[in-house]
Amino acid sequence: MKKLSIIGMPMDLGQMRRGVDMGPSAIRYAGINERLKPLFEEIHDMGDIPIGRPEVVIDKESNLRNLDLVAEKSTLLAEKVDEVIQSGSFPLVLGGDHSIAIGTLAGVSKHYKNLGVIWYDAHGDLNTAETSPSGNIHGMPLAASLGIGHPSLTNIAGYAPKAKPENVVIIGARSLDDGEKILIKEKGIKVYSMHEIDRLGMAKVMEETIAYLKEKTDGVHLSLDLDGLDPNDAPGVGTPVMGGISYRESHLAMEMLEESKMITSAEFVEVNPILDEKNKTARAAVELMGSLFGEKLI
Ligand code: B3U
Ligand code: MN
Ligand code: MN
Repeated sequence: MKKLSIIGMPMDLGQMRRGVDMGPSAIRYAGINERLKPLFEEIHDMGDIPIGRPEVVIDKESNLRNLDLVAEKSTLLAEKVDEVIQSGSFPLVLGGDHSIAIGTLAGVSKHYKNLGVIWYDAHGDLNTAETSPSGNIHGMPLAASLGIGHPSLTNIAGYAPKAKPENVVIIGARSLDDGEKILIKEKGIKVYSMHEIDRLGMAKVMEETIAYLKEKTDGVHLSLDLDGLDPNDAPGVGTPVMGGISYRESHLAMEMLEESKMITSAEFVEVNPILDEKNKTARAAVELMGSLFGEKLI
């Protein structure tokens, strides 16, 4: 793709730790434009979706934190992403907590009959109001995109589902709730947990992922939660989990996705500069984007 459009989504309404709303600023400060410039003919930074400073509201019926606000802001993001794809540009969304994926996928998915989704994350993000231990919507975006969960979240942009379970691959999982494990089995979602990554190696995991999605999808969205990486390499996240994917393995994964030419949209989420060490996590995000978009070592 020759044109890249960057969309900031400074939304922290899907969880309780402040600071992840500054993710897009931290990623820009880490030099996203300079880094990606040589890899595209044109880069258009479209600025941030306006989120404001809304007060926390817990939905009485479902107990979900900021349900209406997340739905409203997701709709704005979906429209922007849709517009970018229509203009022939590659949409790259900067989070924000992972609830933003609900809006990104709502904008992306209408352009594909069989959208593939790579969910690079320590978590499954497959909770619903019923299974969530926290009531935090950032633990629900993958379920919502599969059409599972509260209708206000599953029906963004007026349709559901955004993806089919057989077109989803989760990579890096190591903290799944009971309800999520049940859903994974029930729906047959492909998961490469840390066990498989250790056992097979990242190269094999990515070869298999690419082969699995290639034959049945017409576009693939990469949803990369920085907490998929090990907290030593990406400390600036709200819910770090030990024993994650290394920085090097992550570069390899991005390089292999680039070689596959299958990625048609992407988002990098959960960068929280308040919890970070000298913007290390935002810098890792930008460096991984470099590999994803074709930077070469030699
Ligand atoms: N599964 C837990 C924790 C969590 C999910 N996503 C993140 N944390 N980042 C939950 O609250 O749903
Ligand atoms: Mn996540
Ligand atoms: Mn996560």
